[in-house]
Amino acid sequence: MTRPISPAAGQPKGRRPLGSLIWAGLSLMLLTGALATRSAGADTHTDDGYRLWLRYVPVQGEWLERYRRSVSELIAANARGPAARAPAALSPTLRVAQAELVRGLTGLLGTTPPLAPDVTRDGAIVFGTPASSALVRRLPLALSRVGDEGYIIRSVAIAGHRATVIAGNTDIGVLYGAFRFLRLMQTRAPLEHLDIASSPRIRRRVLDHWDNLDGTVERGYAGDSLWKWDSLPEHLSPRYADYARACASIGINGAVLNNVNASPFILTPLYLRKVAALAGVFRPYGIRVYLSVPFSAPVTLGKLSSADPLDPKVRAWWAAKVAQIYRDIPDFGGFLMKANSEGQPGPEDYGRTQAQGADMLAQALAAHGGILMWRAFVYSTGAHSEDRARQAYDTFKPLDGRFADNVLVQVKNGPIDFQPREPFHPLFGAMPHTNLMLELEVTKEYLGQQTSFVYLGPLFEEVLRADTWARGAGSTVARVIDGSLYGERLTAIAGVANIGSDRNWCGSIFNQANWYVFGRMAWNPDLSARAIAAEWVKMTFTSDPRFVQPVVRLMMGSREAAVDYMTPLGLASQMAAGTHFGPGPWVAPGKGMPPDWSSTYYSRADAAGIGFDRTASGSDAVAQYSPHVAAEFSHLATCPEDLLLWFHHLPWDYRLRSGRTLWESLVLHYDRGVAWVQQARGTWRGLSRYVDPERYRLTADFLAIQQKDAQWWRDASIAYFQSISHRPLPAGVAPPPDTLAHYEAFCIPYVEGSPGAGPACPPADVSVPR
Ligand code: GCV
Repeated sequence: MTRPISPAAGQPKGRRPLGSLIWAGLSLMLLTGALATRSAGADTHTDDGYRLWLRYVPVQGEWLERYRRSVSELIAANARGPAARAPAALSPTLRVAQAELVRGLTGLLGTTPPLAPDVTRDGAIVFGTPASSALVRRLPLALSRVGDEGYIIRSVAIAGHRATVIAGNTDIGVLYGAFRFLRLMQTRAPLEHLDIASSPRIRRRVLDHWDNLDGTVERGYAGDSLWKWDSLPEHLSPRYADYARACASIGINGAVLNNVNASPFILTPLYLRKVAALAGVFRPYGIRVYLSVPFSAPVTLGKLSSADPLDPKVRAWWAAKVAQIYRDIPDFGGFLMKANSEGQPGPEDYGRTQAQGADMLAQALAAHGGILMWRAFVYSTGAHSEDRARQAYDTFKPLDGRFADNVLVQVKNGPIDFQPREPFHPLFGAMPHTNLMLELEVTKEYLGQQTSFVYLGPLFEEVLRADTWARGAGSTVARVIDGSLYGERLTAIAGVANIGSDRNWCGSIFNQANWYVFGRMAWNPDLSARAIAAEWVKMTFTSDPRFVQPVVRLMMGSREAAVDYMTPLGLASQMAAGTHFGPGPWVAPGKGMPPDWSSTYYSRADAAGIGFDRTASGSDAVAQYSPHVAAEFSHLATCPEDLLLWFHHLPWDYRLRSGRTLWESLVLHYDRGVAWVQQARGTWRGLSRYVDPERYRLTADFLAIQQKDAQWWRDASIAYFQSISHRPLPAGVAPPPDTLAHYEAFCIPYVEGSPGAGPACPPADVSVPR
């Protein structure tokens, strides 16, 4: 965002086909004229997506007139004080706020508003805190209601002039307010009678980067890591500030820099200097850094004989390490820990509980105001083979109340692992005496990865609105994690980032919407996915309703379409092993494949039927929910059909509410998913005149890939399940064009973001099924 770079710059080699380079070149040549006027109100200048939703393209027509009347000059903080004349005296955060307002208003209005020392005319924008601005101090804003990160934006009269004040108790509140003010204009909201008070419902709003120190990103589909460890701390890429700015624009205030499968090197002085440098760049944007740490660090790094959390030497080692970190990074956020999970070490290796392990780190961090995010995603393959979905609850529920005040137990949205659809995690309704935080996956590991058009807003909304019934109706997951249900003071939410070194940050334009919706829902978990989608579309493309409405409709339908062609009716974990890309419903335990990493373990498809019985007659995982929810899921009459096979094993001929059999419905879901993608392509094609050529083409090409992927999923899944159900296809449904053996033999050996050195499968000389 700081430099105009040619569209191809920063794009890893080999990721952009020649065709798209030609497109980009062509569009640059045409930039000056014809294309930009293809549609009134639409900005169709070439765009590589780097600017995300912070594009600030010129407002036109009536809105421009209105906005120019409301915005005439900027009054920096400290009116009448020296800072109004000397911007260098502003705090770094207020300088960022001022720069953002200047940049945004210049872009939107086509002229740079003058910086004035005091209000001199109608349309003044006054911004600051009571401490930094005498004007803000004198206004009766009742700022105490917005806390230490919130803001107030209000239309006021100052010295007989119409003005707008953007105020916070803290500088970061002002920065958030500045972004909100610009968003009002980007989304064409009136500015005349503003009275907005907003503060975040959740205190720690964190992106978890699964970035490795070798530059790769686990489950990352947007290039390499953004963090260039080799050139840090000396070289600070401009992208670091651009990243922080984008995060701040949606209220994200924390970043875990490294993979939860953590390397001990991150705790060495060599890397801590690099971490401190990043923390320095992020600080003005209100973003603290956190680190993932390996439980075994006292052994691997400290050369102790044990990492036992009750061993005083181990505790002293951690205390010293934490003190070392805080010497260089005084506002360091804390640690994220993955322990006793997928082969990672943890307290259970020493016969200690998860709470004992957490306590050791919590104490070390508490001395400096740090927090600990301790993951509940704890399992070892094979250990809980009757039902892995039970394991986190069985491990953590007995520990409720045993975690220190500065610990949050970080719980994934569902009990298995970020599937296209899961019920909410039962722990949300089960730990009233523990700070619980929600972990969402913004990167689309199980949802088609880089190329699929899947907006995650509806998935996030579904879990946030899910009712645990822990304290009667209305005990939603949102109220558990924002602290309003049990009164916790430390609250948090994490999203596994989908950001990498790709020029457009997220691998595709529409993946940017998932970063955006995570931040917006972290700020206010009651916001609707639809409203956020509309906001994002207007900021990212155009506010022309002829574009906004169909695109929002597409976004809102996209997740359900992916569920339809991948894992309908409550199925889960049917992806190819390892890469989690493409179908693999036939993946069975054995030959190094543990049961709970296989697909057949989850589908339980047999001649009699399909689905995982988690009722009292099966694993009874349903009993982990409160009685009201357990009863709803247990009974076929009340179990939501989109979770049917998650909780029940049912005969192929079981009749659904539609009157169709389970088998027929399954097949029709796969077909419906494919049809949706085909229609989406048509819709997008019809919208080309509203979009610049580069972003249009990228999205169109990716939709074409998605159509093939959806067809592949549908054909392979039907071929596999039909080999078990032995039922005919419903009338009019096309049979899969290839044999099951063919689908089973086909595999994509290398998928970006998949851990592991070798190919995911042996070579097979079979034709592409898609
Ligand atoms: C970082 C899933 C992913 C792993 C990930 C793990 C986790 O299993 O496939 O790549 O590891 O979740 O959340 O720890």
